[in-house]
Amino acid sequence: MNSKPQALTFKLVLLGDGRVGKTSLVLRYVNNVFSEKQEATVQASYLTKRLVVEGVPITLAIWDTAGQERFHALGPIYYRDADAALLVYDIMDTDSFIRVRNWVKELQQMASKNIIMAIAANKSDLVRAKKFDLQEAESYATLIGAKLFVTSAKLGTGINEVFLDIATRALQKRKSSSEGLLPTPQRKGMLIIDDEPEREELKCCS
Ligand SMILES: Nc1nc2c(ncn2[C@@H]2O[C@H](COP(=O)(O)OP(=O)(O)OP(=O)(O)O)[C@@H](O)[C@H]2O)c(=O)[nH]1
Ligand SMILES: [Mg+2]
Repeated sequence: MNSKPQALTFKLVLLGDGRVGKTSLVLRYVNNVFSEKQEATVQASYLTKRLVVEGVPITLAIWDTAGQERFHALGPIYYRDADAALLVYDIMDTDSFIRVRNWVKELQQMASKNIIMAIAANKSDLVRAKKFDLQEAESYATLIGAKLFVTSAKLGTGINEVFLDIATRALQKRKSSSEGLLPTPQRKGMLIIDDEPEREELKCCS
C-alpha cells in the first residue's frame, strides 16, 4: 500500500501596482534570481513551486499578474477561485499601498470568500534608516485578516517567509474544511491551472 501523502495544489495570485516587484518576488522565490532590468509583465505569467509543509507535499500554482492599469480588467480571470492572494506594494511608494487597498476591496467583493491574504512591503533594501513606519500597513493588514511581510526581492529577504505563511495557512484551512486533504483534482469546481494564460494575438504582416 502506498502511504505517501498526496500533493495538494493551492492557487496563489499576486496583485499590485506596476513595478512594485511582483515578478521579482516570484522569480527570487522559484528560481533564486533577481534582475535590475526585470521587464513589465504582459497579462500574467504562471509558475509553480513545490514545497512540503507539516509533512504534506504542496504545489503552489502561482499567477503573477501585470500591474499596469491597462491590464486591471483581467484581474478576475486570475483571482477567481484563488486560494490566496499576495498583495505587493513598494515600501517607498505610498500610491502603491493605496492600490493594495483597492485590490483588497475588489477581492472582498468578487473573490472566493475567506481568500487568504498576505501583504508584501517590497524593496525594503531601498530604505536607508533601519526603522521605517509600518504601523499603518500593519494595522491595515490586521484589519483585513492578512499578514504583513517586509521583503526585498533584490536581497532575498522575507521571501520564503511570506510564501511559507501562505502555504501553511492554505493547508490549515484545507484541513479544517470538509474536503480535508483530498488531492486537488478531486475538488469540485477547481479551475484547471495547467493551461498557459491566453497570449495576445500575434500581430503580423501589414
Ligand atoms: N531595489 C529593489 N528593486 C526591486 C526589488 N524588486 C523589484 N525591483 C525592481 O523593480 C522593477 C520592477 O520589478 P518587477 O518585478 O518587474 O515589478 P512588477 O510588479 O512585476 O511589475 P509589472 O509586471 O509591471 O506589474 C525592476 O527594475 C526590478 O529590478 C527590490 O526588492 N529591491
Ligand atoms: Mg511583473
